[in-house]
Amino acid sequence: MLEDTIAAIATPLGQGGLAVIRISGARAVTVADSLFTPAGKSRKPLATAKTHTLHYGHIVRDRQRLDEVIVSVMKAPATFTREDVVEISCHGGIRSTKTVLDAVLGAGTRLALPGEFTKRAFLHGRIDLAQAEAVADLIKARTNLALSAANEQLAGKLSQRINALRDDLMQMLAHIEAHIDFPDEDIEPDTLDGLVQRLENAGRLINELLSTANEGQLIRRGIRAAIIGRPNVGKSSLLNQLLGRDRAIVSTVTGTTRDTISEEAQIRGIAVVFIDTAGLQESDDTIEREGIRRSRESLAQADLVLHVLDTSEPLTPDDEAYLAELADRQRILVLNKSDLPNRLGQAVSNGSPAVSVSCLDGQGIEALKEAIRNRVWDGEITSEMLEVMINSRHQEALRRAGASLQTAREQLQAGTPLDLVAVDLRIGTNAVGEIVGRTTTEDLLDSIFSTFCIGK
Ligand SMILES: Nc1nc2c(ncn2[C@@H]2O[C@H](COP(=O)(O)OP(=O)(O)OP(=O)(O)O)[C@@H](O)[C@H]2O)c(=O)[nH]1
Ligand SMILES: [Mg+2]
Repeated sequence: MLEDTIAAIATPLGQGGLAVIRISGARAVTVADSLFTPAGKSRKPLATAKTHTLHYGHIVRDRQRLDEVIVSVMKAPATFTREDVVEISCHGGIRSTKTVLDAVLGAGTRLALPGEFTKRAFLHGRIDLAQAEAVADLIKARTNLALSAANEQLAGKLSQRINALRDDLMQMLAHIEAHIDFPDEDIEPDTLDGLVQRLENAGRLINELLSTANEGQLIRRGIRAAIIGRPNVGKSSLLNQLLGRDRAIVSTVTGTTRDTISEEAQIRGIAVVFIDTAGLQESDDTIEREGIRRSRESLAQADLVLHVLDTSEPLTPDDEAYLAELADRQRILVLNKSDLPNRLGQAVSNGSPAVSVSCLDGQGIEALKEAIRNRVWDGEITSEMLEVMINSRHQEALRRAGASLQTAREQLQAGTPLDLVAVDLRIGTNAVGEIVGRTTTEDLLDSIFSTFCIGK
């Protein structure tokens, strides 16, 4: 597979000023040369071009000009894939881009698989696996925080810590294995204490990294917040306020919203998908029943519940039922219609944060945003946290590593034969190595790179 020269459109398909077709592999320059007719003053074939140079001309097939282009020639090894790379900047229409791609594919390349350029960068050692994942995170980043976290990981901040940890574990493993080879020599008590200490430190570092997992997920994926409450309390008005535009229909008619509406907004750097619902009450109407089923589904999937209450009316049995039902959920009580006289009476929050708002004039909405952020994320988001924001794959590997290293430490302390200690230590070391891709399987690589887009 690595022998193939691959090509793909690296820009989104659609109408745009420019599109880029990326070619990587040993034949990249030859293929481009066979289609390229230079124009302008310095008319040189690409084969003789210096590395990292731009060339103006036309893509020509069967004597027909397909497009006017700029071609960049980048020779191995200082390229993204560490192979020869040619990028053709052509016109950005769907048809014109595909025509140039077809010409490139017809001249001796094959279409790249999703993530194959990045996979080659990994296989050739230009980036490690955590950095490769950061490339995908960077492309997918929807908030500034997600972008910063991806940039730190791409720069290798997480990898540095993982590599240091792995090096230390490898040294310990070598030490212990040396003793297995000479069973007559016992490990000195001091040395043993030192090893136990180092394993404890390793466990502590792993726990520190694991503690960033939740934030990591939040930052990468964002959260889902369901807006619920009985009819007419102002759920759709709240959605519109949080989005800053009139997305949902608002009216005095009870049961205006019949379907669920979901829209994403950035709340203090976190991507939040808000779901306006049709309410949860019983109904005989078929359409309403389907709306309620969807509301229930959204509620089940939500990370956070915004329970809206109308403070201009006394608490109803429905309100009380929802308050009881959602008592153990992550929720915020939104006390709406604060512009009207309060008839809700006594505090209803029993422990959940409550924010007073008016969706008519926007009063309290900023405080609600702050409450949402605090509910999903206690404390400050520091730059050190962004550096090591692990993802769920890292989390899973670190959990395994932590468990094996703990077993190894306990065995060392209990005087278990060293060859058994070494088994667990090796399992733990390998699990740590998986994060940066020192120990991988083809399945693991496939599952990571298949989530990329084609052309990256
Ligand atoms: N005075 C006042 N009226 C509000 C406020 N928020 C919403 N309303 C009004 O309350 C009525 C219902 O608002 P909606 O946002 O449609 O309520 P809903 O909960 O989505 O209603 P359904 O979709 O029917 O369940 C509308 O007439 C809104 O203008 C508020 O803060 N103050
Ligand atoms: Mg509504």
